[in-house]
Amino acid sequence: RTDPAWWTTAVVYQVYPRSFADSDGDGIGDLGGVLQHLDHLADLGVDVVWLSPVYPSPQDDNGYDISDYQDIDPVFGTLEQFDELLAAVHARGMKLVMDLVVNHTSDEHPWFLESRSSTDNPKRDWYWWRPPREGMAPGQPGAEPTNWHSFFSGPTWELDEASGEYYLHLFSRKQPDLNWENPEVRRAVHEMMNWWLDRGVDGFRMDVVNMVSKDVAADGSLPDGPPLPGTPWGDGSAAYICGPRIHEFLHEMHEAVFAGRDARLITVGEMPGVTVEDARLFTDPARAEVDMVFQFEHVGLDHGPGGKFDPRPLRLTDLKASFGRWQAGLADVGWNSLYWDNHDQPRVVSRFGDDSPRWRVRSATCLATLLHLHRGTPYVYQGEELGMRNFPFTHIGEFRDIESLNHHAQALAAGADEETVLAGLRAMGRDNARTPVQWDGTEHAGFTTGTPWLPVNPDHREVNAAAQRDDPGSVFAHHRRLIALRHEVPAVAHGDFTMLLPDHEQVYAFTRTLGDVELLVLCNVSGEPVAVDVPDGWAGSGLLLGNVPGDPPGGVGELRAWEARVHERS
Ligand code: ISL
Repeated sequence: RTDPAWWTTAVVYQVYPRSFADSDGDGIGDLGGVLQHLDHLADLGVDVVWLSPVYPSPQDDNGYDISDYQDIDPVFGTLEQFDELLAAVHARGMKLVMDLVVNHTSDEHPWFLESRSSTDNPKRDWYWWRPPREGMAPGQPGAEPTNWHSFFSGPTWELDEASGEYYLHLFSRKQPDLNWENPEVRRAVHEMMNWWLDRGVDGFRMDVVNMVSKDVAADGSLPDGPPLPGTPWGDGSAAYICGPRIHEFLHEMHEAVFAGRDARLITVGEMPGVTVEDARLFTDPARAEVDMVFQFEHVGLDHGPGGKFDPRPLRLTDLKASFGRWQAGLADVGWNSLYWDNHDQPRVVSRFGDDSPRWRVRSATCLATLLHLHRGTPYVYQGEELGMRNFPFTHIGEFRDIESLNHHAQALAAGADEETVLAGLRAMGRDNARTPVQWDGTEHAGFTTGTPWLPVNPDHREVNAAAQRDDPGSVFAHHRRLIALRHEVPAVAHGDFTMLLPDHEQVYAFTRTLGDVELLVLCNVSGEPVAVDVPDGWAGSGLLLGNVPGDPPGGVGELRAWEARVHERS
């Protein structure tokens, strides 16, 4: 390696603006709210702020359905305010990354309105329009052009009565997929991206960008997928996850948008279903595609036979096998991103930790240490630095997320039991991550003076930023230490990774080595104390960081409940 890129020592913080802070009392977070709380991020020490979508949008999927790529939705603010935010982020020495959602637009985007207006409109081919299945009438059950199941339940095809043709939407019916086979589409996307970079933004997080290339045959047909048991649909993912032209499209984007200013940017492709082998190609700097990818293996390990909403407990050995393969696979080329939480995942302290009052802080800091000591760029999702928990949902009327609502409707229609469906949503639903950030212990947690669009977690009187900021034993203070450690100790950012104890069910242990410096990371991922055989020579090592005050009573090999420690020797 030559000089490592700046983002190899960086930590990114994700802001989901709708739930971050509301400055005008309408109950929805906005850019003004982000501006007011920038010092919270600067205090934490993060290098980059990633803003989930703030573009004009009908908000069918909370802004991941965009109707204008080059403006700000009035619910969030104005372009002037955006420029002010960008300047304020830069003034604090941080960078700002935009969410780029170009696998699909909103069905209210002018491109789609034109495309839908007639079969011979010049933009007809900007989306995936297809006639009904051969010999079938439009709207007849099973007449959809393929059997694919949508991420948000039901088929991926919506009939347009006017033309008798269907359009493709991998997500909601208000999110039609753009046709990247058409070079005009790609050119329009590049132009828009350049417009934002020229404005001063520092990169993109690219929504489901590994789905933009579809496996379309020369005659325009798309293949059915294997049937999904117990449903009328099939799994079409083989035809759209890392499709045939995906590397070509991303390299072309690099040439058209990033080339020449690549060194100051950070680019991360969100890639459900990506394999380590693919990720090596996507993130090999010599291939000039993206800097890193979000992979999904570790957040699928607790999915049961019925999928995401049928969760099962995580086995620590599965997590080690998975993270271990990614660390090894991207050791010599490419780069990892590291995350537990985002706006699509339940809260990690509730999911993989123990969010009871006794162990909330301990398990949140243990899991944070485990993640942040890996090699890669860590991402912290708003509220994760406070150890925020899942919401105690009791009925379907409390959910707002389209994925959860559609799943509930589809499951009940198929005969599922209401309590079972609710249990799945309570554990895994995306709204767990989307309740307002808890700034203080007052009504609505200081998030808004109005009525919050999604209820504030009732635990906000105990769990909030004001209570944690000056408490050295807080989840916030621990994150600040982890971030500082990455900035100060080169072995944290760049050291080689070696997994230890792969078969241990309770302890997650590894070393990081750079030159003469060696770090030993020990995490007890359980509520029971445990003793482990640590490799020789660590007895007299220094303690760089831990989440339990005081020296371990029994020496290096003793771990208290949910204890995490980083030892150093050189
Ligand atoms: O959370 C999921 C459903 O189980 C994921 O499949 C998720 O939809 C997938 O990770 C893609 O997510 C991204 O694109 C979606 C949007 O709803 C998510 O919020 C976004 O992160 C469509 O734009």
